Amino acid sequence: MKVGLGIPGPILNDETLIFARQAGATHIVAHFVSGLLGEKEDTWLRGGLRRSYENDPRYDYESLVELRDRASEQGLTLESIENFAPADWYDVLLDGPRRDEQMDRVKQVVRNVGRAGIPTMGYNFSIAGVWGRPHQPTARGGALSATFANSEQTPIPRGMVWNMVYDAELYERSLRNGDFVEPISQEQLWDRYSRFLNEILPVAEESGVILALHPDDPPLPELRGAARLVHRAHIYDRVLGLNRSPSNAMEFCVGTLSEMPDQDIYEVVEHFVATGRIQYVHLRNVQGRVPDYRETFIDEGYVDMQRILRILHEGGFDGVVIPDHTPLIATSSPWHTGMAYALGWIRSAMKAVGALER
Ligand SMILES: [Mn+2]
Repeated sequence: MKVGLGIPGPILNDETLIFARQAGATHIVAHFVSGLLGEKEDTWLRGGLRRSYENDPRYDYESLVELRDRASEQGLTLESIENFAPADWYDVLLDGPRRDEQMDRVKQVVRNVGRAGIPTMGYNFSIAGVWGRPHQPTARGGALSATFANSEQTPIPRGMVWNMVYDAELYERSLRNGDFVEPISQEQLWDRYSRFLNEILPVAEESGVILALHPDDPPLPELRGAARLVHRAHIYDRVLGLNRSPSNAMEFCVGTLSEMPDQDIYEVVEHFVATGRIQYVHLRNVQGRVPDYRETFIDEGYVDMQRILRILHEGGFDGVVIPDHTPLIATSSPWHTGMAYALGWIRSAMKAVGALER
């Protein structure tokens, strides 16, 4: 297996690439639309919300090549891009009037990724996105960590999808008028998802790109009135069965899967590694399960992470493993310190199970 680091858009620069290599990563995942605590003011709206802009130039072929080469100069392989920009495909998720036009954009992004020699595009087909898990001092030593608050679920304002605002005017008006996104049923969601998948997979195959689906975090059957796709592990079987294309794969988030109730996480990993469709892994630990859980340091939660790595290794998985989120360690660089800790731990655990490649 290979060790990678997921780098949030705002700090996707040479300094962070050097940090990644020094901390033991050989691969990186570029999180173009992911924020970072303490990020510059201009990308945030009131209440800490993030904006998403259409036709983000970071997805252009030239920018992707430039990023791939910059990573390579530091001895790193650019493994995956996460995720599609909400502003580029909101009507694919919402089945709105711009759906077909936005499918063209999504296809172009996949083509750009493939042409730039990047093997994977990670995505999360989710309307509500990641929501309702504020940072609390709940990890070891009072480290700030995402904790599921199970707070009252407010409906989704218009102009927002995936917990990001794509149209600030519409968003403000929606809040003023109390006019929200209509509830979305499981049936509607699966219809939208299968149309998306069947249309995008031939393009992905042609472009040499594997599309890797992240499960829904937090894993609830619905959130803010919108149905959610992979909120139980077995639902990944349905996803893989929808289309047998070799480009239809999983972005296997062990943290999110461990938050799901009524299942044994070790059996889940054993089952899915056998499908051969785990494209890459997000490794994270957790204490508790929905509706009451908190994210922890990698060696602090209820899951034996070394056992997970052994099951993956013995099941023949030899792809990239990245730390998922980690609690923030109280230094002047909380994100870097948390990630350096997770990377060191993962390398050591991989070595112990005979799975560390380099
Ligand atoms: Mn994840």
